[in-house]
Amino acid sequence: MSTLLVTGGAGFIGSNFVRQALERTDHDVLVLDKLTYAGNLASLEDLPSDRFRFERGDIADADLVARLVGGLDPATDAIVHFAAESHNDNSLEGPRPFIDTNVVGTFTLIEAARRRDIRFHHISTDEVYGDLELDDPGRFTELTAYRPSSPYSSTKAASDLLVAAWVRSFGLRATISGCSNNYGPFQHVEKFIPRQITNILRGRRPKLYGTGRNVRDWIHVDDHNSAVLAILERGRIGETYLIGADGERDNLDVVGTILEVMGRDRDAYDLVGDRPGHDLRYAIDASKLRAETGWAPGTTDFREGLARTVEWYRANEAWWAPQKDATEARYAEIGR
Ligand code: NAD
Ligand code: TDX
Repeated sequence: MSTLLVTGGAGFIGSNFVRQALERTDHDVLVLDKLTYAGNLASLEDLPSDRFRFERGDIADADLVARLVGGLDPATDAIVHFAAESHNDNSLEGPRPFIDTNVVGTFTLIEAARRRDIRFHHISTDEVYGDLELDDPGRFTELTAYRPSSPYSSTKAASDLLVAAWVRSFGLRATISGCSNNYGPFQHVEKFIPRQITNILRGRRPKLYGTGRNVRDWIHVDDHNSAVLAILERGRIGETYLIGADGERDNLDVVGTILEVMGRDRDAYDLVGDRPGHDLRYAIDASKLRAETGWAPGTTDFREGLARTVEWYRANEAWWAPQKDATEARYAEIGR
């Protein structure tokens, strides 16, 4: 039986990936996660204990990583690397953990992977390309030049470049994927969509940065993860694949839709101060992924995917309530 070593498997996308991989494939899963403020073991409850193991630890801990990678079989196993510091606002307040985890942590993993010739998949983001003008007819492709804006996106860009260099210089058997903004269950309440849903559930108003005109290209987390599985199965070594589901919307529209789905007036939100360096627009052209792997998203109706997500947060207050007050206290400190 083959094993996937999933880093960051207690986070939002990683935990959804673990569930999908156990349901849709016959791989065993070993999660390596440090359980930072963003990691939550409650996101990994009720998994089959004969196929799932959890190890708490830091991806930048070379001895631990060497031990875990030492247990993998180069013929059948793979590392799927989700672990990261992932929130732009935090990276503006304190960039150091972003360097340690996103850069040094990725370096530590690819060193271990190349020594044992283990297949490696690196999870990255569309933010490495910077932003687009609102009226730019183009979208990001795998050939777009890197132009990251924030400490977060610059460390993700650095990690992509390390992986690409390890492919070229050391023959690391790696692929990279760059996905757009994810939404769905188990996302930390610091992020845009769950923050607004849980604000409304708590009787507070949603908070939009700046003018609310910034555009993100939304994809359901299960579609991100089905694309990662498709790349693991059918992607070409050394290639980068952008993942997106043609879901461009401005933040005003997203908040209006959340309010409507939750039975409130579309304009019952507050505008707050803007994020420094706030990227204007992201947009993904996923034709390479679709053509080479046959992947297509399952959720194409954003409003329907959002309504399911609202229901999940309504039904799972015990999962998010412990994080909510501390998260809002951090936002209050920075006036957002
Ligand atoms: P998240 O913040 O919800 O989860 C990150 C996980 O990594 C947590 O469980 C945390 O405990 C763990 N972690 C952090 N530092 C670690 C370390 N040093 N060692 C071991 N584990 C550590 O993040 P997410 O939103 O699930 O993002 C997962 C990946 O997907 C990241 O690489 C992110 O850059 C990328 N990504 C996210 C999005 C998005 O919309 N959220 C979009 C594109 C790409
Ligand atoms: O309260 C808010 N109000 C608001 O208007 C928050 C938290 C955000 N925003 C805006 C900022 C962005 O324009 O909403 C948009 C989305 O914000 P985030 O959820 O912080 O995501 P973003 O900065 O776009 O980055 C996300 O997508 C790419 C993930 O957090 C990254 O990990 C991923 O790489």
